[in-house]
Amino acid sequence: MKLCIRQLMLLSVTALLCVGCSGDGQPPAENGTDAGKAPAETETPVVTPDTEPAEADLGDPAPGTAVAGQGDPGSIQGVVKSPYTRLAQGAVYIVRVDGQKFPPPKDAEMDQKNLIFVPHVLPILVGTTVDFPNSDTVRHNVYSTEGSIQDFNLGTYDVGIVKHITFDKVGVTHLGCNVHTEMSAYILTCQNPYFAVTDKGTGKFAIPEVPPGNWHLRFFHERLKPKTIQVEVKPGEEASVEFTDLKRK
Ligand SMILES: [Cu+2]
Repeated sequence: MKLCIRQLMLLSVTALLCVGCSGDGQPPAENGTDAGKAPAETETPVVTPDTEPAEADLGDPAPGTAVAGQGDPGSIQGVVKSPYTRLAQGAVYIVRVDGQKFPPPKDAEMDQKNLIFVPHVLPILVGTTVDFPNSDTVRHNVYSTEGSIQDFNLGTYDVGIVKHITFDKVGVTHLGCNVHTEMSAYILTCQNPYFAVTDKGTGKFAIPEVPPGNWHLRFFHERLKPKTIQVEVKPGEEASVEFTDLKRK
């Protein structure tokens, strides 16, 4: 794993400016999760810079190579080291890949079942149509919360009905339900198809078929500040990465 010079400089400057600021305490409990078992975050002297782009900027140009190189695709495998990955899934994605045509996106699904959205985090390629079935025994009212990249309200609809939204803007959409305020999920509309969801138990992830290049890989989690690292994918090889020192929002 390499940090670019800009990130190293920011780390140094921010560490100087932010001595004393750090996360505290344990993750709050969430119903139906193993929240109580999550260990406290360990304190570290280096503070993640607050200069990460806003979550809505999933496809923002990043310094460094953004154009795919020649040769066979490789892959990225890695792990996110934070107790918060046990509370809820996060997602990892390459910020931007230029000069490549991606296959047309297939439809994706955000189900509503047993009063939760399934899955909790859904990364998709821009242009994907997401189906919103109601597979529950009660009516739901799905909408995107304020600040989401896509603005919609599907209204209240019955069991067995499927509604659809095409996500044509790169960024984060947070879903809520006007009937059940505890319902929450995230749709990440990505600029390219190179993304993965982190395993809820281990924080591990794998992105297959990644074109060779020097990519900016970013981690999204509802409770943590986004973090970007640089990863070099060589033709036909697997790159290994770790996300560490993650800070709470
Ligand atoms: Cu609901």
